[in-house]
Amino acid sequence: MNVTVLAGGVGGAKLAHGFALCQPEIDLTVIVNTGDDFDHFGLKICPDLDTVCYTLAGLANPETGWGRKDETFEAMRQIGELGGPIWFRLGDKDLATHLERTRRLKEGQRLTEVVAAFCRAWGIKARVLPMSDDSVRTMVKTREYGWMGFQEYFVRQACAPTVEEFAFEGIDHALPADGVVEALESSHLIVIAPSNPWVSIQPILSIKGVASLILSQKAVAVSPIIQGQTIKGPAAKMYREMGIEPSPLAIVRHYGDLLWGIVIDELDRNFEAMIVSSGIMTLSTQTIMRNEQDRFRLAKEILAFYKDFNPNHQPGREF
Ligand code: FO1
Repeated sequence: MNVTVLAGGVGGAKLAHGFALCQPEIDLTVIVNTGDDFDHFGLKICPDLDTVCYTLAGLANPETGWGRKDETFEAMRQIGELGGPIWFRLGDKDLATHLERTRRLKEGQRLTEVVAAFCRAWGIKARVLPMSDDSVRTMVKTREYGWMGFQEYFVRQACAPTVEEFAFEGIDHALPADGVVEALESSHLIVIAPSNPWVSIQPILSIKGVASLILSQKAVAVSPIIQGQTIKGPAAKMYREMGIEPSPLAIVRHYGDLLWGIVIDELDRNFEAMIVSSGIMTLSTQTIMRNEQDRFRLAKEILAFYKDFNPNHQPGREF
């Protein structure tokens, strides 16, 4: 059975890991947002790709969800002493990833090839694909500072400014990376991970052809909103600032016709009847992934949900 997960950073990486633990019964592809990527110290930084890969490889920092476990920050400390920028904390081990990626890209390798090589080196069995090899930059327009790069908003300003608008620079010319179209076309199940719909999933959906492919296949989304909040990140704050009450309903409306189903947290069970009446299959369950068992259980439950309810599911087609 072919499963494709659309993922941003930490929440997406955790669910992708849950599906990875279901291998080899499923064939897993993870399509990752690259709108958060930026150049820093002359290096190409790909936060969401690295978060997904580190998580799948068992190398992620369990406290932050991003960066490497057992990390040191000696290079950052030295940079700070020299008066350089230290607002974006690059660990020593993590720096090796950025250095080697930048070297390979300068040599002419495509990002897709670099990611595939790193996945092989880290023993990752899933197919991890950047959404595009072309540069896309997520920009955030804030009331206080106007337009700024995503990491400026997210890390430097700690998501404090009020958002007004989002833009994905370069999106009009960005083509899906090799394997993206094939993965979506051959997917039995497409899962939109509990990543930020505005800045993690929307860039992927905005790549030429991706939304129309999902529209024809239909996807299941996992709501990142639980009781009006997010476990991590500014999605709920963004909904409020965009004048929308954050709830599983907001997620259903956000993705609209792309969905056949949604997974909502059991604490939001009261929304179930309303969502079902709009024609979207709904699974209410525990969606908070505190440990590896939670990730695996949630992935298994989504696979069972698909087999029970997906209207396009043809018995026997999944293996
Ligand atoms: N997030 C932070 O909040 N502060 C940091 O200093 C920071 C450094 C960092 C370094 C490498 C990396 O891959 C991710 C890093 N992140 C940091 C996380 C990153 O900004 C976000 O996870 C994503 O861009 C949002 O999905």
